[in-house]
Amino acid sequence: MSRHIRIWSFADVDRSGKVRWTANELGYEIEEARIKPGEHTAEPYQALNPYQQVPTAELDGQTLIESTAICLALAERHPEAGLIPAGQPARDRFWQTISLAGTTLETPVVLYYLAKLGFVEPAWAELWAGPLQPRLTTFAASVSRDGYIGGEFSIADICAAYVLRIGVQADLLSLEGKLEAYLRRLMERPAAQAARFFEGL
Ligand SMILES: N[C@@H](CCC(=O)N[C@@H](CS)C(=O)NCC(=O)O)C(=O)O
Repeated sequence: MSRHIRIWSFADVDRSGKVRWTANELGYEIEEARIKPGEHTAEPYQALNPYQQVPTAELDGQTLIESTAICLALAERHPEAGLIPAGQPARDRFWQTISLAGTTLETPVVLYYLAKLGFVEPAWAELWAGPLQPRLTTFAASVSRDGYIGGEFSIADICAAYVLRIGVQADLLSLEGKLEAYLRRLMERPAAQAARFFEGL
């Protein structure tokens, strides 16, 4: 199995960052394929990703879409790296976090932030402000001051870091206390730095 991945993205800070960080944790050689917004809704890109979104990855001759699924596909290929915890209860907490981060929190927090920056309709921020703030605050309160989500570092931390980073950038969360300790520990990881995951925080 070759450790080479090609990643299509707009920028380091979009959801491709989760894939880039995971690939760096596993020592992959990364080939970047940058596209401009607008190219994602036209050929040739939409043949790769008919949902017309980034990221897309090419791995072992296969085209993969959906950032969290690509991270999990990488982690599954290298069980020795332990990026998916092996036993309960760590595994239960892992899947819960993958689901919370990837579905309950990710799309709302990204749209809220993009609305605040003026990239999408302001209505997205107005509609999401109410339910999003308490959910993100609850999620941030669940991280550990001195550990990781599944005990050991895993893909759950990468997915959590993505929504927490944007929550801080959108001023929905304060970078202090337990949350700051958790995120700073993640920022120190060489693979996160190589992926430029926290750039702009
Ligand atoms: N669930 C998808 C969401 C992908 C997504 O929304 N990507 C954004 C960039 S981070 C995008 O392509 N936005 C452009 C669009 O939706 O038109 C994933 O995790 O890959």
